[in-house]
Amino acid sequence: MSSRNPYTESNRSAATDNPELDANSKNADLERDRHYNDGADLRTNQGVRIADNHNQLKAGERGPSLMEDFIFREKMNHFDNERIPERIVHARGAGAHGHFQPYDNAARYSKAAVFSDPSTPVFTRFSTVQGSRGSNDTVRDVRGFATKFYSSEGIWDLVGNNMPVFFIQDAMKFPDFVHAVKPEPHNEVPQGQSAHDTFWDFVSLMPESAHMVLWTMSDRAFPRHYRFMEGFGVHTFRLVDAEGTARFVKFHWKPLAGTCSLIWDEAQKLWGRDPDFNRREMWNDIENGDALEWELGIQVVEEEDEMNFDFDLLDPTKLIPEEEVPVEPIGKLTLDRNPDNYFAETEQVAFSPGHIVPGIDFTNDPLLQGRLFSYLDTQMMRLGGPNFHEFPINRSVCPFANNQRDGQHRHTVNTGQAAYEPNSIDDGWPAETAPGPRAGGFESVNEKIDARKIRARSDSFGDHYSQARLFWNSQTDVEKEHIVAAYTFELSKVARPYIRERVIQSILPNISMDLARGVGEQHGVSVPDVPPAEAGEYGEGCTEVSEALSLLARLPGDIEHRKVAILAADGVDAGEVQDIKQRLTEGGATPLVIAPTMAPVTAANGETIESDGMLNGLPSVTVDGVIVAGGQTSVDRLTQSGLAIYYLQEAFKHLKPIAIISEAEELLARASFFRMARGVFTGDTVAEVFDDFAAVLGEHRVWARNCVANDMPA
Ligand code: HDE
Repeated sequence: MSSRNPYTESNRSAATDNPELDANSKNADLERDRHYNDGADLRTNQGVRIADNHNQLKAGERGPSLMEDFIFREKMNHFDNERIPERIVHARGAGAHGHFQPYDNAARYSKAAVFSDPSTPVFTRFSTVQGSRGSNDTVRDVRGFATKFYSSEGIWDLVGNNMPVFFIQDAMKFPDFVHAVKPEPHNEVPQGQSAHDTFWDFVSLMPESAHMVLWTMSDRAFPRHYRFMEGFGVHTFRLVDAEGTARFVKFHWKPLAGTCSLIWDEAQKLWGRDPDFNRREMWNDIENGDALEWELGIQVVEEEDEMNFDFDLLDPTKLIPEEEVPVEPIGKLTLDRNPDNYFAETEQVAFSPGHIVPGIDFTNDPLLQGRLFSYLDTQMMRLGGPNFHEFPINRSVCPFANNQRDGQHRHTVNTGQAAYEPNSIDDGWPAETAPGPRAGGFESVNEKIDARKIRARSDSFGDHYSQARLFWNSQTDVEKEHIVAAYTFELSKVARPYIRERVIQSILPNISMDLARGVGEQHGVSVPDVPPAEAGEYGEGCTEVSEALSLLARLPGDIEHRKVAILAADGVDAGEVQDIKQRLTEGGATPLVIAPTMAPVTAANGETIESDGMLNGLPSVTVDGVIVAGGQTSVDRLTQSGLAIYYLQEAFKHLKPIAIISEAEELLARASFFRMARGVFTGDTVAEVFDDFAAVLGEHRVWARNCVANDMPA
């Protein structure tokens, strides 16, 4: 602390207290900048009413345009400058507003206001990493999970991912990594994918990436919906309590809806069928009042236990197994309001791991330390200067004052004569605040550092494979099959044989011989008899299992939030359609009537039923299960429809539960699966099949069908 000036002390009572915030505070704050067009005249930016918005000013109707046309020039000039640079990574994203409510235990660990105020407004942005702003949602990639807490003591950003580890250990390698994973520099191919030479070249030369690459080869890399996705702070952070005691923590977002992912073939088909799939589903659910919810959890490690792990807590390629340190829930995140404007909010939001508040602190993780520089730096360029904190979405809800002034795009009209501290001209304001448990100034953890300058990596960061093996061991058989298929597919896109061989022979055997052989067989590449890794890299503990690492460990268990197609054509039984809809809605699922055309379906009893989509407009890849409604004429019509048969085959291939209400031998035969196939339920009434169908839907997929799914041609 600098020496305090007397004017500050004497005027302290005039300082602003922290405001009382509630879940709506940010919404109210944004209202200051919302613009409504209702009843407005069309005017220029200077306020001049526009009489003709269709024609330039010209010398005669067929004559040349006139330079004088200030209305045309202003309009075109603004349009020409509408774009800003996209984020260098995480360019494609979707965001939502909401609030965070801490549980009673949270304040025990941290004095941060966000853990004791009843509710703090938030904005969360989900993203893919590699692709550009217009790329596909469901590509194989890491998902960003960044949350801005507009707390009463300042903004805290928890800028995490949906995977708990990272590709590299030191920020020094981030530009290399990103250059390798991004589209290749000579032809800008491929978009949004890691399946190319430069990525596999880099990661096969950087064994520290093995653990994270394995995560990205799992189905975690294409979540079914953001609501079904876990989130992680990745680095070890610190929480500081009211007494000043600091503890190490790892942050987790646990989805209350459970975890579900797509299947690779499904994800790929969605690139074409609905490239905005994740974004659209979140938007629609929120519009329909179906909020997204997570619990914030922490793994807490006392400072004296820092060295009690067989890995280094500062190494971001490692996680703390939940069996070793359980995740303690400390609060709940609810996302329940869509932004008003994509550009103003989702595009202009500026996250930074450096936005922290009293009660939260960093560690010496060298990846985290590098990030602390990068985010502010990139935002200066992307958002055009140092004043992006004034943008409505970035503006703190708690008041702030300092002596920073001017710069590009400055909005604030600072009053007063003194823009320096100490001063006596403005009575010493704005003034410093001493640290304290509540409403105190920020104070860094008082860590003792006594070291020599050195560019080196700690030996404790040396084991690159134990946790990769832990992850592999913890997957179910189906998940392992998907991982083998993922490496096989990705490497098939690598043109250089020696890169494919390096991955299969030098990296994969250190994770698992089964994995290496599985991929090796499909590439015609032999695998060494023993893992080639050095002892130090290889580590111990290769037989351990952590059940929490399987996606199937947190399946939803019920049908809430699931989308179910009801296939119907003219002649359908209206009563059964109604019965199915009611049962699904009661369980919290969304029924969607899918018909051959968008024309209303005429039921057997003459009633008309509106369809929610067509067979090829809302294809099976957009739903979680399919029910063919009863009514023999309708079923016969669907049996004759190639699109309907394809719908069912594709759903079957993607392990989705299917129910058919009718005698449907011909339909089953045409769809090439059997009445007795797993997860296919047939019966004469809805009541006969619904409970079995719903039970499987709760498990997300018919996992036992995996062995035959590949035989399906769809
Ligand atoms: Fe980021 N990262 N990152 N990152 N990151 C950015 O910041 C960076 C890392 C993450 O929705 C950039 O404003 C470095 C880990 C998310 O706006 C940039 C390193 C994790 C988002 C940047 C990392 C993340 C970003 C690009 C290694 C998970 C999107 C645009 C030292 C814990 C936030 C921007 C949003 C965005 C740098 C590694 C998460 C360039 C240097 C690890 C969710 O500053």
